[in-house]
Amino acid sequence: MSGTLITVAPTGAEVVKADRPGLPTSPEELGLTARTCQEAGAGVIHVHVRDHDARPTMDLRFVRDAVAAVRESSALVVQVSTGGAVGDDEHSRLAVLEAEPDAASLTCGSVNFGDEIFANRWPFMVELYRAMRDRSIVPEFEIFDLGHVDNMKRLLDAEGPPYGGHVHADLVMGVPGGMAATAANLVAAAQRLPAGATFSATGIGRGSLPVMLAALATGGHLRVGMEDTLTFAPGVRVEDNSQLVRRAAAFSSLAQRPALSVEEARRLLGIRSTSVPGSAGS
Ligand code: KMH
Ligand code: ZN
Repeated sequence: MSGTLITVAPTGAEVVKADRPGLPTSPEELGLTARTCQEAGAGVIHVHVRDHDARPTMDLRFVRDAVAAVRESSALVVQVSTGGAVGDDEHSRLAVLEAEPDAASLTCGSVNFGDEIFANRWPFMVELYRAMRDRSIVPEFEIFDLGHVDNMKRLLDAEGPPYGGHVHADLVMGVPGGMAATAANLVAAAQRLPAGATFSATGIGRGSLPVMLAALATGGHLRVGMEDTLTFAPGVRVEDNSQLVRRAAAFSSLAQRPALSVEEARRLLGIRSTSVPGSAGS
């Protein structure tokens, strides 16, 4: 498949709503974001959930509402975050799978995260991986550092292929504490992936454009969104996630790898066809 998979990560757990009113936090805002981002070229949405006060939550009731809102407004592949916010407990991170998303993130190791630690113990990685396979949920392996690629391979060697049979990793580059958002790091990580695997990449903050261009140049896919990027250009704030998706789709077209449709995204990732009635996915 020669096109580009575009994932939108519209919310995250770190940005404060009061600072960024355009950050989608309610189910209604998330639904509207899903629709406009699908129209702009996204195939997948990476969902972090907020409560009524726009604070990050892993409470299953809010997670179910968020998944339902995205499904009602779009056909996007719904990928819930199991990373949540730094410090979320393993039990609630695992429990979000009960909201029956198509896919979920699985971070492949612990990493410094600003002044804190984003903890991902090996036994927890294994537990998450098995739980996803039991529920026919496709994992996306989150790679914050080069060693995480090797940890992902260790997981695949120990546990076998994921649900859907395809391995897709997401390089999250430029978190203070993780790998820097450079083309050299992107190439190093991509080269370590197992044969047949695909990857997306995102650069935090001003790493966004260099990482996007490097990913397109190396056959990679793209993740964009207000979880990662709040400044569109020097002095220009991102007001709306679809701005970022439109730019990613435009770069993808220039690179002659236009944005994949939702159906193509589902096929690429091996998403189960029963998730969305009438979906053409495999
Ligand atoms: N918010 C970060 C601590 C994920 O979504 O799986 C974790 C994160 C990764 O964003
Ligand atoms: Zn996330």
